[in-house]
Amino acid sequence: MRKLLLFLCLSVPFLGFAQDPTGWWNESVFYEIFVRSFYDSDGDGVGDFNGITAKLDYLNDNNPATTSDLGINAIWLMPIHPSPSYHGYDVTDYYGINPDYGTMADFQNFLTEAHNRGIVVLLFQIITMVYFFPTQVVIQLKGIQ
Ligand SMILES: [Ca+2]
Ligand SMILES: [Ca+2]
Repeated sequence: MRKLLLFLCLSVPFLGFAQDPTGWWNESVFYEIFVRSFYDSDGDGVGDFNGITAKLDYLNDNNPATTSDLGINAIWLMPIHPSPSYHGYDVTDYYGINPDYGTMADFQNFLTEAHNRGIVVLLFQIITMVYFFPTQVVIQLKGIQ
C-alpha cells in the first residue's frame, strides 16, 4: 500500500489534466471530500474513511438505471496523511494515514469499494504545492502583522 500511496503522490502532478482535452476527466464529475467533515461512522466526532465508504452509494451506486445517487466519477480527497493540524496541509508522514480518519485497512477498503463503483480516487498532495516567496514579500508580510 505504501508503494501505491507513493505512486499516487508522484503521479498526480504529471497527469497533465490541463493539457489533454481528450482525457477521461473532461467527461467526469468530481466530488471533493474533506474526510474530517464528511461522515463520522463511529461517533467520535471526526469524519473517517469508513464514513465515506458507507456513503459511496449516495455518490455513485454503479447503476445507470437509478437516479437517486449523484453519479460522480471521481473523488478528490483533501489531505489524508498524518498532520498536527485539523486541515492536514502540514503533512508529517506521506506514507501514513491520519489516524483520526481510520486505518490503512479502512483506506484500502474505501479504495476497493470506490473502484467497484467505477469511481477514480485522487489524493491531494501537498508536495505538489511548493511556493517560493521573494524575501521582500515575506518581510513586507511580517511588517503588516
Ligand atoms: Ca470517526
Ligand atoms: Ca445511479
